[in-house]
Amino acid sequence: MATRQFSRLIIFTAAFAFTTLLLFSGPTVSSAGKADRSAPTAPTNLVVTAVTDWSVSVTWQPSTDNSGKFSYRVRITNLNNSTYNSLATVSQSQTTYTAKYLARDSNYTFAVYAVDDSGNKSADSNIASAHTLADTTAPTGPTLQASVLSPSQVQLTWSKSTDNIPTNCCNYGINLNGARITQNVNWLSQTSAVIRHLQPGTGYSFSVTASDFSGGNATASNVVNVVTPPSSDTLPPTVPTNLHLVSDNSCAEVWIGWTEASDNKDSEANIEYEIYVNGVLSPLPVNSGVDLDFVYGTAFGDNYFTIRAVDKSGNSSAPSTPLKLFLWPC
Ligand SMILES: [Ca+2]
Ligand SMILES: [Ca+2]
Ligand SMILES: [Ca+2]
Repeated sequence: MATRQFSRLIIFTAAFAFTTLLLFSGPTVSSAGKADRSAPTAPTNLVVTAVTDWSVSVTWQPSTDNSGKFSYRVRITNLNNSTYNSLATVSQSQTTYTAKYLARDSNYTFAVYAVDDSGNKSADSNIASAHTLADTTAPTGPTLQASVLSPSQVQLTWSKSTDNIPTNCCNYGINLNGARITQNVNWLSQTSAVIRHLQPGTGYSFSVTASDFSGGNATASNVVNVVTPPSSDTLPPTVPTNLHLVSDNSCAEVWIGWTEASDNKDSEANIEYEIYVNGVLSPLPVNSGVDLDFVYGTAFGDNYFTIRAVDKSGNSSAPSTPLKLFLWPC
């Protein structure tokens, strides 16, 4: 009896083992010819063929694959700033690629691998290195013209500069008697500005410097000499009153209003207003003959605004009574 049971156990175990072999091994063996598990060969001989300040071209020897169908990936690595890293897809028929919009004056490495239609990846090719060019050429110098607007104001207008790299041009700076100025400049456009608070009856020389956005390279315009007309007006306008909030646009941008000043010589339409934010002159352009303007708060929490009236001879009123506003810059 015991021997019979043992024989049945042997037969059962053998049958189970055979079924297991069919279920788990058999199908895998029979479909091996359909699934592609063979990776393409790695691309070889990757070389850099061209470099500009913003692009690098590479070429390589092609991969092969058992399926006959694959594409390439170009791995672009910026060694100075990983935010410029990227991965480009290139079709099988192509063995060249030009990476564009790269950072200037930066070290890059490139590697290429192939991926077949089943997702099998080859090993990387050799690594090729390149250094994108720096911009070492300055923009052309602007051609500057000046016109006197009043005893205290001169308008400058200049031609647009051109550069070897148009997307890297241009910042403009204004020089008064050879020194860069940033205060009391009303920028009308990129190529025009009004210089304010000059002295009546005084000679000045102006020039404008054009520079690459990336800095370092600059060319000055011609120098223009002007003499402001004399003025006998030494009395400032009255102090603007009733400084108040007109509207709060959030992000600390507010419109503030006031009661206009008057002057001994200039009409209301010719009186300009300067807004001071926490004691600092707002860099936004100054307007004349207005009773409201917009301005940005610069502090988290309480901001103090004052306003001065300025006549055409450059005489400034005392500051108005401060307006306190609770604001949150964005
Ligand atoms: Ca394959
Ligand atoms: Ca340049
Ligand atoms: Ca006056």
